[in-house]
Amino acid sequence: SGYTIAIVGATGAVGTKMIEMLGSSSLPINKIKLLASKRSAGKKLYFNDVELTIEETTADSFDGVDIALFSAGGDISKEFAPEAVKRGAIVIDNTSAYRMDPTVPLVVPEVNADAMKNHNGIIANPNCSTIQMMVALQPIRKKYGLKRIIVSTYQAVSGAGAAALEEMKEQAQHMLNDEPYDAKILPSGGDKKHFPIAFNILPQIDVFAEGGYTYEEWKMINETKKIMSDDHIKVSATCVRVPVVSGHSESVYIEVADESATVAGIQDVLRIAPGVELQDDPATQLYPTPLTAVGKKETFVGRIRQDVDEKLGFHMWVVSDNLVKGAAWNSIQIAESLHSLDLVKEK
Ligand code: A2P
Ligand code: 11C
Repeated sequence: SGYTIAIVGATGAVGTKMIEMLGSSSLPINKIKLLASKRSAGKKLYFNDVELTIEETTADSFDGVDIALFSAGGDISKEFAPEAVKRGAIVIDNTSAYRMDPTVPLVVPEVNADAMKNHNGIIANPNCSTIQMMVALQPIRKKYGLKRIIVSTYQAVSGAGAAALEEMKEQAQHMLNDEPYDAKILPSGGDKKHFPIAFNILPQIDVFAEGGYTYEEWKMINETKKIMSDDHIKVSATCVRVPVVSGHSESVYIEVADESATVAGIQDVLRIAPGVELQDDPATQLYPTPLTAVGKKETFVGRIRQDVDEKLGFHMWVVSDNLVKGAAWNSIQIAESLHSLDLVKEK
């Protein structure tokens, strides 16, 4: 007995992390189906020590599937998630395809697990940079109220997928050898111009949209309001790509409502908050970095300090592994919550 779980995008940066993390999940698992494009069909990957063959994703791939984890891009989710739901699967979608659909819960289990109870077959996993910010801010919001967020991100290249990571490594190698190099993917595969990321930073993630903000920035703004179910929180974001392999970092400025808020009070809240690890001690240079967060499920918070001018304004530094809590682990946590809330049935 146990669930039949499909991973769509099994060969990708997030998909491979999902396979690895399902291996140590508490979910009862009967069978894993690895799905990708036609290009990968027939290739092999391991789940724990068992060799599995990758299959091409088709509508019929979802026959007999209980839970389908999608991470193959928004277009694939739009095409196949409804097919999976039609065949009785619950879809946990790691793309932006359904996140702002009012009938689809957008879930960070530490923050709004209850939203899952109203699902119609699809549950959306938020954007990685949104997730870690929610894990850090929700406990502060519960205690002190939250009026405003201004965030600047320092996002790792693995967020843009396996091919972008390969591109950065090649550019770095060529630069070290004083050889010519080019750029084909970043800042966004969907945009016209491309710039090198190795030894550089790019103030563009995804393509530009309304008001001079990029889609990544709009995702952080809109998803925050939906997850916190509060349209009144003021949110603004600047999203930046840095030449880091994995681990998104964020400089987060917040304004809280409660006059009693202090740095020590915020530290006390975060010390016991679910999914958070406080690493905040300037005296011993304790603060998180992407390298120390890689491979971990927690969201790390440090550098908490009061704004110089604004009594109820606080700054902090928030780091998490974008492929783990930002993607694979949050999706698996959603699946584990569906199981523990009795919201999913074995066929
Ligand atoms: P494939 O390796 O066969 O192209 P990443 O997020 O690292 O860029 O990975 C994207 C994932 O999406 C890969 O697993 C990729 O599989 C998968 N993918 C791309 N196109 C399709 C498609 N048409 N059908 C199913 N999966 C796809
Ligand atoms: C990045 N946050 O780091 C993006 C990746 O909406 O799921 C995830 C995009 C998304 O490039």
